[in-house]
Amino acid sequence: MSETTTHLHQCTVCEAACGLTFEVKGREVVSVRGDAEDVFSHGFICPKGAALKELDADPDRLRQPLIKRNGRHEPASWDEAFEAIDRGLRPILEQHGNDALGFYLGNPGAHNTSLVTYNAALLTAFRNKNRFSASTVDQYPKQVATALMFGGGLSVPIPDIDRSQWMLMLGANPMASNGSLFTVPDFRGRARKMRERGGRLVVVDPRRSETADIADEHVAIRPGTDALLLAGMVHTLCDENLVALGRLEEWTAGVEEVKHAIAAFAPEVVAAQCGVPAETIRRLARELAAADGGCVYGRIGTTTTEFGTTASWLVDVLNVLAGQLDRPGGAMFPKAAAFAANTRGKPGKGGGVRMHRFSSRVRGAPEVFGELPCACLAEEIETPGEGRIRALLTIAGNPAVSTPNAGRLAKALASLEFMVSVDIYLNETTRHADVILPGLSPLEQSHYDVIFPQFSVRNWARYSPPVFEPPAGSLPEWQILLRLTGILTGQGPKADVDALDDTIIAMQVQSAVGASDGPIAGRDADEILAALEPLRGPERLVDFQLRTGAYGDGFGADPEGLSLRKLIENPHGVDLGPLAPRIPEVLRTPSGRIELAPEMVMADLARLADTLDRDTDGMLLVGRRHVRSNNSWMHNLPMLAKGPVRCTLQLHPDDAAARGLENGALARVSSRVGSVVAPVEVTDAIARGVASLPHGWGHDEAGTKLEVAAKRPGTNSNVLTDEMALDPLSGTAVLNGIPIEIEAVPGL
Ligand SMILES: Nc1nc2c(c(=O)[nH]1)N[C@H]1C(S)=C(S)[C@@H](COP(=O)(O)OP(=O)(O)OC[C@H]3O[C@@H](n4cnc5c(=O)[nH]c(N)nc54)[C@H](O)[C@@H]3O)O[C@H]1N2
Ligand SMILES: Nc1nc2c(c(=O)[nH]1)N[C@H]1C(S)=C(S)[C@@H](COP(=O)(O)OP(=O)(O)OC[C@H]3O[C@@H](n4cnc5c(=O)[nH]c(N)nc54)[C@H](O)[C@@H]3O)O[C@H]1N2
Ligand code: SF4
Ligand SMILES: [Mo]
Repeated sequence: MSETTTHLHQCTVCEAACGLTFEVKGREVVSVRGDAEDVFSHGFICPKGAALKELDADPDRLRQPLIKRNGRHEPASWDEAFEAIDRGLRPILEQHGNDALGFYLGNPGAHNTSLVTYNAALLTAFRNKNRFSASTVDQYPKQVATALMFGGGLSVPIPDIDRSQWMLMLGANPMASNGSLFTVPDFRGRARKMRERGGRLVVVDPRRSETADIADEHVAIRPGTDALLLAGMVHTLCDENLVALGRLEEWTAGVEEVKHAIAAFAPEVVAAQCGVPAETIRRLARELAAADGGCVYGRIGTTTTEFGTTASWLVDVLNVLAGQLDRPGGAMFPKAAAFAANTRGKPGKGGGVRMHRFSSRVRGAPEVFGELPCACLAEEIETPGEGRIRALLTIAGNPAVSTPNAGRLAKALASLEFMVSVDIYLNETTRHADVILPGLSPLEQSHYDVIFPQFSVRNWARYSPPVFEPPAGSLPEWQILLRLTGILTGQGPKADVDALDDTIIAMQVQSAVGASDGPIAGRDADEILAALEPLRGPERLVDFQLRTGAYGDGFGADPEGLSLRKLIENPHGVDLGPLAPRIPEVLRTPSGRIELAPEMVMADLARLADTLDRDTDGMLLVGRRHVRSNNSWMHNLPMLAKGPVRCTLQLHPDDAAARGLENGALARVSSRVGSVVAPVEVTDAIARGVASLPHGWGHDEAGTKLEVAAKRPGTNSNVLTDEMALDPLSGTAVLNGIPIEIEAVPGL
């Protein structure tokens, strides 16, 4: 009998980044708890963290490469798999060029150290235009806004909830999602403390969400109109002389332009569209201005709309004008220990970010951060001509379920000449792949969180060694990606992974020693590379980034500073303190100021004004999340799948009655692009005229291997979302506020 041992490991499912404690016996997880001594999450855990035990043990989780032969996926060796990819892709690339291969990168890529670091390496080594990711069904509007305002796409102000006295939250439900662009383990506990010290939480949402339920006030808004409501609040600040930038006055450009541009959006003008009384809009603006530490925060319900970028911009315009940006209790910039562009280079000034440098071939949709909107993927595969996507590589993504007009995309995926997926399941997307390359269990790999410390309510750093040794014959994902890099750059299926890895770190070191600023500027590259020995792979990149980061040891400059070794010595993490003011140092705009009135957004306000006289009749569809579900890929775990059916169509009692629908009845929901049938959940928690169906379901497709999920497949809500509806500034799809018709299904 083997002994029970205890291991600490970060949960990598969602953005809360909780530190967990695993008890294991042999190769089995016996229990999972929150790590009470963790410096950041203090013991918090949710059901998905506990379900990592089942993810690790899931018999459907892929452990061997699969090759599709005669329409069936069959196990293969790694060498066979890479040879098949080389044979499948090389002729396409040689004949049609690099754009014939499309990439789709999915959300778990941001939560996986191997993927986050080596995806970047692959994208650097192989140049093409047809790059897509889950970011254009998610947060790009916020990143575009912050890139324009602060000069960095990851310089996103975060609610300083632990010191806040007032918070306005739009289109976010952290009680279910555990926070997004807001890494906040135990949101409920922190919100409770805020209220105990007299703080106020106001939630704007067409549904009385779980977060609205614990808030002081719920404002039910008409879907898709947050930009108008926020503009009405900015108007109030200007109109009632509540603008007070305080310390930021000196660092802000464009205040007068904003005042001028917002004149068309008085609360009394926008109220009807929003379905929110003008007096409420005015009062919220006054409360924000009066708060001793308050902030506005918007998330998926504001970003995945027609005016996603404008709404995201207005959130921070409010924070700035009310004097709530960059102060304790307001909206603040985290300072991450590694990989944070806003801690590198010359502080306070930068090159800004260029966008819309090229367009998609078929629709002419704009490039953003080197990517095209994933809503364009199907047409780029279907439409003949030069630059057509003939082959696709998906990495930790499930676009067949997660992106708009899923019906059309499924057909397009089936028509590809060749497809490769790096994924841990045979699911709705990967069933189309000719070759599937499986990653490891999260417990079989180390973790350093590259992304989410950049969005955290406190500064922290943590390294988790693997809980289990990877099984014999497996390949870590960073090596999978380097083998793929080898194939794509013409080095064949057996590229020298070590040599490629050495090149990647050497390039990073060269660039840091050659820079004019920074902790190792002017040092000898070989000396730095020697100091990183004997590390390889992600560990070496993490150590290098930590040591040259904001708290790093600078390779000897500050012996007390951070390094990978220091994190290994502190397994519960290192606390780097509460968020501290960072303006002007955090800015990377060319002007060295906050650009409050970016041209691109200002030019789009006329489009927003055009919506003021829109018809407000008709049903609109929105999404929602549940704490026991995570996008499309955790429905195969029995612990999460059990309990009531969660893929229901929520309807207000009046809307249900008008269509003769009762609780549990089946309704047909139709939009411009598709139609689905779903069971109705009648609830007065949703506003009249709004219906809600969660995304990530529809697990009844042939050729998948998801035994538990297939028993209660649910409905794919993205069959209804319209691939032609985009926020034109960020290329992000409109996933909330979809016009729909609902009718009872006759005979049922
Ligand atoms: N209607 C509607 N649609 C939405 C949303 C919405 O609110 N409404 N939300 C959008 C948002 S915010 C997002 S982020 C996207 C998500 O969109 P995607 O990222 O495309 O989809 P996921 O469901 O996250 O699927 C992740 C895939 O990664 C695989 N995977 C999981 N872990 C690993 C791993 O460690 N390694 C590898 N290689 N693969 C792994 C899973 O098996 C799955 O195939 O969906 C978007 N779609
Ligand atoms: N349990 C769980 N946690 C997750 C995920 C998950 O799938 N499940 N996904 C993760 C990912 S990838 C992300 S991006 C985050 C997202 O995290 P959040 O942004 O918190 O997302 P949701 O929980 O979907 O909350 C969005 C809310 O917006 C509301 N809404 C819809 N349309 C509108 C609108 O037009 N205006 C306003 N004001 N509100 C609207 C919806 O009713 C819903 O309550 O969650 C992450 N965490
Ligand atoms: S809140 Fe997120 S990070 Fe924390 S245990 Fe749950 S899924 Fe994991
Ligand atoms: Mo997301």
